[in-house]
Amino acid sequence: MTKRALITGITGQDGSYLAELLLEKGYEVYGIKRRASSLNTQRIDHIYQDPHVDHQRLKMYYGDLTDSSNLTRIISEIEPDEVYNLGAQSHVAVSFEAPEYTADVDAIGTLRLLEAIRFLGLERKTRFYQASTSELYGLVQEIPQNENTPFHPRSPYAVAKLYAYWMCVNYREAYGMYACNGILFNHESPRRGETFVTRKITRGLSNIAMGLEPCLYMGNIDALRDWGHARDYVRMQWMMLQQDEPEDFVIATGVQHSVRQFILWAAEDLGIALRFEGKGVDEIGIVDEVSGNRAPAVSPGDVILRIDARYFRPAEVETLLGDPSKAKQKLGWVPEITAREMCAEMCAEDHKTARRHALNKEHGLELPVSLEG
Ligand code: NDP
Ligand code: GDR
Repeated sequence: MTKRALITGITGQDGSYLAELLLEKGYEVYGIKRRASSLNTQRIDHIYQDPHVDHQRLKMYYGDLTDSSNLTRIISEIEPDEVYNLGAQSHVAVSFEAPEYTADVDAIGTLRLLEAIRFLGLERKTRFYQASTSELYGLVQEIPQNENTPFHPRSPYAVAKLYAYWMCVNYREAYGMYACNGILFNHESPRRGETFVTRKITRGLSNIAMGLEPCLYMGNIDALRDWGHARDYVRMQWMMLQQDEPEDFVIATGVQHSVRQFILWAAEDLGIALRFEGKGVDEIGIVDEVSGNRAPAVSPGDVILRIDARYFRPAEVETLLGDPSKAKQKLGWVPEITAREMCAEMCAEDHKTARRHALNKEHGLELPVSLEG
């Protein structure tokens, strides 16, 4: 029997990699996309299947995690074997500006899905994956963090995800549902949203290298994160739903770097030797040397990075470092791509795009480029 999987958040970074993986494994994949005034399916356009041909294995529904009747109808039509709840207002800084919406989507949205499964009598058939997060640890109580580390969320996003985490546990305990939390640490890729820190850096520095923008404005560059690659992490999301018993797992690399280090790597990948000077909001990044031909628009002495107080958060998560031992021992999962390799891949992709924009500009076909993040 062909397995059916429903993915909320299929148009996002993880949703796109997971959809690819499940199609490769022979699944029928159903995705929920939001109605938007312009197209928002760029990350999955390469796997799009025409609904007019036979044997279509990727099918899309319009929907929203704030809409119970919509979710219930979709689940009743599909009767999925697996539901991956990846949909979320996923930006921590934005959650301080839109806390109520974030709670509606990230917390109550998860409840709506679980309740739809139960209401339809599918709680013994449908397996449920919840996209939980290392942000639950927030103000960390121990280093590194594992499945037993206490939580202390530090943002409306993390508090909403805490509710969703416990709802998932509750439906498992109360109704015997196969429901799992993947407590995933930061994971990135060339498909990462443009306003998360890694992508903001690789895209911003690439644009600067090609003369499309003069300067990158950053927040707390001393934050420490455990960064992995999204491709490695979606493999684990699928593995978690293939066990005999449902369990929660930490997914991380076990290695930590600072935002500052990531900036230096990206600069290096673009042939820029960067030096930091000053302190706090007066800190700047100055070009020392340029090598190769990837950064024709910068010269030694240029200030290409400044700290901007607007990118600091009301409450910060200063440090995160995961302990993925359980995933390694029980599921044999090991991440294959290091943060350094991932940075190089992201720079290569963003540099290609920046070069294309620069060429367009040269030929009078200028496209808008924004570094807002
Ligand atoms: P993205 O922000 O790239 O994708 C989020 C997805 O959710 C998009 O498809 C978005 O749609 C969709 N979405 C947003 N609001 C709604 C809504 N109201 N109803 C339905 N769908 C909605 O996130 P990632 O792919 O990076 O992350 C996937 C999940 O994993 C998220 O839940 C995130 O919180 C969580 N997570 C992510 C980590 C990471 O480091 N990437 C780490 C730990 C957890 P649209 O394209 O229209 O905006
Ligand atoms: P995070 O990711 O908040 O960890 O949440 P993000 O990349 O946004 O920030 C990481 C760290 O970098 C610092 N930072 C900046 N961040 C952004 N976005 N922009 C800046 O200019 C900037 N300067 C410094 C931040 O303060 C922070 O410390 C991500 C999301 O994917 C969540 O959905 C997910 O749950 C967690 O990772 C695990």
